[in-house]
Amino acid sequence: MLKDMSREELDNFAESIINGQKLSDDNLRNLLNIEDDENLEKLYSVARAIRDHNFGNKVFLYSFVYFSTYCKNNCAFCYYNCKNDIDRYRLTPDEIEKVCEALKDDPIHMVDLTMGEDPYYHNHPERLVEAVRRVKEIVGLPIMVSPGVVENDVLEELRENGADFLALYQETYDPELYAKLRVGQSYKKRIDCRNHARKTGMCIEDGILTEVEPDNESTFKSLRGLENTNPDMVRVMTFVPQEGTPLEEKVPGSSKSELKIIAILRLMFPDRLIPASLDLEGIDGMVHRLNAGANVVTSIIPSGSSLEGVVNYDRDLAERDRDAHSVVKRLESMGMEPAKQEDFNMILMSR
Ligand code: SAM
Ligand code: MD0
Ligand code: SF4
Repeated sequence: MLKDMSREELDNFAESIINGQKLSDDNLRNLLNIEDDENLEKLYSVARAIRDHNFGNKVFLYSFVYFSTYCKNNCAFCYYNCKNDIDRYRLTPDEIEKVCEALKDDPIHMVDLTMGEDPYYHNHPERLVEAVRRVKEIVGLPIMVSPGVVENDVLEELRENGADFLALYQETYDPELYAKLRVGQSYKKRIDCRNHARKTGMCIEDGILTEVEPDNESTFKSLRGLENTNPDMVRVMTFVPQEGTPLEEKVPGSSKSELKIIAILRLMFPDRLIPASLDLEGIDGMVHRLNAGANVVTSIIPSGSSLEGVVNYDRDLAERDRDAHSVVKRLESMGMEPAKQEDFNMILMSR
């Protein structure tokens, strides 16, 4: 659909989206079918225009603390699934505090506390609530929690003790694919958990994986599913095959499909938070994702940290260029800069 559009027509298209125009099913399918670079560039330019209209050159930065890599689940795509025979860690409360002290002066807007579905916390949710309370006290910033599926009363406690955001990704809104990815886990419970988090007053992040779908129709379903959830933050990540997992032999895809979907998400969710994760391709990858319409950088870790992510493109690299100052430097070279904390707090309040 972008094929024959002139610059002016592309600008008009961006304008119509800004004014509330929604993508029809045909539009959406056509965009998903784009493969050639020239038309992808056009798509990115429309996405950037929409992002710039809503956020200017301002970017939000989230620091990431993966505080337990133990997990009782068996997700086919994930390095931390319980059947994978790997070294795991669980930070002690003291260690968590140290990490938080280290990022206190970093130019970041939110701290994301992530864990596998570790029975140590899931069987004793008060430990998780206490960790959130303590981290909030130390950093004094908004807190995102990514604990997996937890009960409603735990969500309420998390909210009361300082959690502002719940990240819980459906991965796909194609139930057949879900069953293959989140093996043995309830599709509905995951949705219900997210919905309850919203009821408690938390913001929610939803997301999908790409390079695992059987075809574009499956991605189409997922995009419409995300729309139905109406999240405050919405993400797509490229599936990266992990050693020792059921999907380890899958041929790794490029980031092309992720970039295309980021841009489409920007057209579908003009004023929402859309992340560029450093976990997939580091700071170089961040640049492409921002140029496709993202406005948040996630998976920032304190410099010199040995914390893990979910993909860890840099697991074996000596230098891990993933700290907040390196991110800011690169943003500046792109003519972008961190937003003010008030701007972020305002988004949290208004949603
Ligand atoms: N355990 C919690 C959960 O699963 O909700 C929190 C962890 S959260 C950081 C894990 C997310 O990372 C998954 O929902 C998935 O979207 C992403 N992820 C995990 N393994 C991945 C992989 N191999 N490639 C790409 N993304 C992956
Ligand atoms: C990221 N590794 O942003 C993190 C993670 C969890 N809320 C976020 C997927 O890439
Ligand atoms: Fe566990 Fe989350 Fe990995 Fe699934 S994605 S195995 S729930 S850490």
